[in-house]
Amino acid sequence: MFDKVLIANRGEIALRIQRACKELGVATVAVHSTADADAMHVRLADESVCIGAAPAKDSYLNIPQIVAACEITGADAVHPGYGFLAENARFAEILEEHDITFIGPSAEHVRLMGNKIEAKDTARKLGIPVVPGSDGPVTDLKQAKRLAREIGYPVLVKAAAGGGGRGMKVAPTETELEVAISTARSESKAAFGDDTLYLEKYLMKPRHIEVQVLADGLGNAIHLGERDCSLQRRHQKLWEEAPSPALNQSERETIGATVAKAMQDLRYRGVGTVEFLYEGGEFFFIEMNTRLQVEHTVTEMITGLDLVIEQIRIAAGAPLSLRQEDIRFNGHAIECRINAENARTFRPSPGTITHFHTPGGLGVRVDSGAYAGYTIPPYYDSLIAKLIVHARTRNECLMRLKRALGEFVVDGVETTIPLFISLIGEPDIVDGNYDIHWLEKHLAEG
Ligand code: MV4
Repeated sequence: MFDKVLIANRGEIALRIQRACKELGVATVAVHSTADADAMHVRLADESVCIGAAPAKDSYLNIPQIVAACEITGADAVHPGYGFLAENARFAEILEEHDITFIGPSAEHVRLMGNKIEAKDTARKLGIPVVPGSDGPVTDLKQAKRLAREIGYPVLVKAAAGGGGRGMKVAPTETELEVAISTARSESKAAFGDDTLYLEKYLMKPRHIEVQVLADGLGNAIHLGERDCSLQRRHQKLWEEAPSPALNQSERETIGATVAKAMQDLRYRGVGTVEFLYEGGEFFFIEMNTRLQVEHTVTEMITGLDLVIEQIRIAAGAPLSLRQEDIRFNGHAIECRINAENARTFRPSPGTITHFHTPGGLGVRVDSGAYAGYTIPPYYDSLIAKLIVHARTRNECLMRLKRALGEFVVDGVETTIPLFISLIGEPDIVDGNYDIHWLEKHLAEG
């Protein structure tokens, strides 16, 4: 096991990782920007190092500073959390060159999944069902038209370097294809410095369902069920739940087994998430995330596993201690992302939290780095707390969530809490009857 782990992140996830380290008896190093000197992740760590100015590019994305912080403190591993450097293959390589363990998959797997065309090609070869599409890059308009006719309109033009929805354009018919391609190309070039595009059949009303995997790189891989992340706005997830209200037991087991087998064959190492669109009773692979995700908590609640502890053990070279048949799924969990934002406009609301009271009681978990008197800096994302509720059934979970949201006090800044309180009363939410467009439609009709 490691002696000391440096956590290259901030906020609730930095605390989440510290907790796992403490339970493993591993010392922790926090890094922080000048804007985060008073942050909880700095206060609770064994040691801390200021790595630069407030903008993320000067601190949390500053690789030389992070490597220097490892050398100064003698950290033998780095946990990247999510966002920032979590899916930066070059960062993983640089750490290895300095004999520091990157707590995550191999740099090759991070790089492979970062290219969405290669990721999809890999998934297909591994027997994972993928969205019908171009099976490679779009070269010219003539080829694109031929491919799109085969696929069938509407088609979606996607960026190979993309993800998170950037550089995506729908072409409802052939008339719109040329403009969709040229717009996607320039957006992709500007955002990623790469204008490689591919085509897919555009699915109109899918759900976003993702499968959590855990693998040791030695050929052992298991799945930890799925999460339904369909409730989102502008590619920002707001509500995630496990299990998905849309799946039956047989669908769940089939997709889980397919993904676990694929990750075994890939010799994948670490935690990972295989993302699908689900429509008409079918799964279609879109992307794979090679990091710990914000919403890993709902999987933890229904499996009783600590994903971060498992992740650290695997990075330290331990084989998986669990077999698929050891995993028991228990009850239902929902996560609400409490952001410092206006609940209707989603305009960020940085500022000082004057009162902060978190809910508690059976089945209620709050992951947060916020406290009364804390000033939310304007430089980073607006997540201030994750409220995760667990109960035996989805109905009980909704009742508990309503109770917990009612207890939550955050004064001084606006939050997304009122949105969640209103969602609990919506028949479609109670029935689990929603797709990836439901929330934006609901807000527009508001
Ligand atoms: C799609 C799609 C419909 N059809 N692909 C958006 C981000 C990227 N991860 C994949 N995305 C989508 N890909 C096909 N072939 C619709 C989306 C999409 C979406 C996906 C998941 C969660 C929220 C979304 C919101 C809008 C569009």
